[in-house]
This record gives sequence, C-alpha cells and structure tokens, in this order.
Amino acid sequence: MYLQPMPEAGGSEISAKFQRSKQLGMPLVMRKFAKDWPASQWSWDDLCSAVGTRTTGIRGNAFAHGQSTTFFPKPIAQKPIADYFRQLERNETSEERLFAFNLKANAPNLEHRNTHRFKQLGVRVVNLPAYFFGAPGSETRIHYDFDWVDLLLSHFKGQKRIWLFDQRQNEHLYQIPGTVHSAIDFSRLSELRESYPNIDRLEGYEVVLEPGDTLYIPKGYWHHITYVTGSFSITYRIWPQNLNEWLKTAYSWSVGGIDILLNKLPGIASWQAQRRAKAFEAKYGRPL
Ligand SMILES: O=C(O)CCC(=O)C(=O)O
Repeated sequence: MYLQPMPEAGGSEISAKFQRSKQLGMPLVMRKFAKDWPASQWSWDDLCSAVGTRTTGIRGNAFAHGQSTTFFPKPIAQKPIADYFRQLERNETSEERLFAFNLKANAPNLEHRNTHRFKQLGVRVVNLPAYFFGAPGSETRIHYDFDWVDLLLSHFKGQKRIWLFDQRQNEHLYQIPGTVHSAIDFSRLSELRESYPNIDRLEGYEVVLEPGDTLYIPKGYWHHITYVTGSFSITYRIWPQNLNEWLKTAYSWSVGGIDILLNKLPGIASWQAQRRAKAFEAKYGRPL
C-alpha cells in the first residue's frame, strides 16, 4: 500500500486551493480553518454538563461484531453520554465511538451554528452537522458515503489519522458488490495481506488531523479513520451544485432508502447477503 501525504493549505491560500481541489475532485487539509469555531472552545466539562444525564447507544468495531455491511453499525452498549466523554478525556483505549451522532439534539444549549463559516470557501452546506467521537484505538471502518456528496470534516479535540482512496481503488479495496463497503478489516491489515493481495497495490492519502483542521473529502472518496487519542469532529455535507450532482444524490437517496426499507422485510437481508457473497466470489475468486 502506498500512502502519500494529503495536500494541504493554510492561512490566506485556503480559499483558492479549496476551489482548485473541488474542481479537480482532490482532497485537501485546511489547517486551522476551524480554529475559531465555538466547538474549539468546548472543554470536556462543557460537553458533559451540556448532555446532562442523557444516555445513548455506543458503536464499536463493525467487523468484530459481524456488521461489516451494515450502514449504521448497531450499538454495542448503552451508557450515559457524559460517562463516555470522561473516558475520552482520560484517553482510555477502547473500540467505542459515537458515529454521526446528533449532539445538537443531545446538547441543545451549546452553540451549533456553523454553516456561515463556509462562505469563505464559496460553498453552501446542509445544516445537518454529524458529530463523530472516538476513543484511542477505535476505528471507523473504510467506506464511502452513499449519497455521493462532498464532505467537510472539521476536527476539534485530540488527533485522528485519516486514509483516503479514490474510486479507482475499488478493486484493490475488495469492494463488496452493491455496497459502499470493503471486505477488508483495516484493523487486521498486516494479517490480511496474504488473503487479499490487491492491498499491496492500494494508493491513497494519509493525514493526522489536529484540532482546528478541516478536511475536504470529495464525493466518492473512501475514508478510513483511526482515532489516535480521544477525539471529536463535525462533518457537514456540501449542497449539490448542478443538475448532474442533484440527480446523482437524489438517485442515491432513493435507492439507499428503498434498500433500507426492503431490508426490514423478513428474509430480504439474508437473501441480499447471499447475493453479495456470490457476486463477491465471482469477482475476486475468493469467499467474502
Ligand atoms: O470521523 C469518523 O469517525 C467518520 C467520519 C465519516 O465517516 C464522515 O464524515 O462521513
């Protein structure tokens, strides 16, 4: 696997470099772009008192729990959110994450308005921030977002390492047919090299995000996240900007929505799993 450093921009060059990256569909780290956002000031104490005694479902390592094709991994535990935040503050190693968490609903007294901050980049974002928390050692498994939109991920606490791969890498990633997921459990990458030899041909980008950085993830880019320390980020989606983009996003939501509904019907999920396993074996000559 070959990973090159993610392209970067800082200070006054950010807007121009972002426009160029967006045109080319290339990722970009904008160092310190979000350093003045309210979220940069939140201490763990602030976060704990803002969520009060609310509890939530904590996600884990999807592969370890046999959920490698589930869109939203199922919770592995229910716990008070403040207790989880204290674990992150103490940097306790675990697989525990909050994935696309709705902090806005759980901590309404914090200042969550950020959409205006992207004017400098010349884009409008959807006012639906997704919050991502993770303990050191936890991972968000490799995937790309099914709705085919550009993402802006701003990072506020701790450090996390992100690997990005473009759509030309789909076969090297052993994409599971009909999903936005890969068959490879990246937490066991070195053990899996022999069974998945295409891993050695993978080419992508790597960055370690620091508080205040914002990462532009172009549509269709695979992302794998390793939490280095207890940390959190907020992702916004950029509104589609032309008819083509709207059509592709609308199509992805319709197909994704129908898929989610169909999978609730008895027998459909296991039938889908069998179909995927067959298609995977036909494509890669090895079982899923
Ligand atoms: O940071 C993470 O853990 C996941 C981020 C992600 O998947 C996203 O922003 O779409």
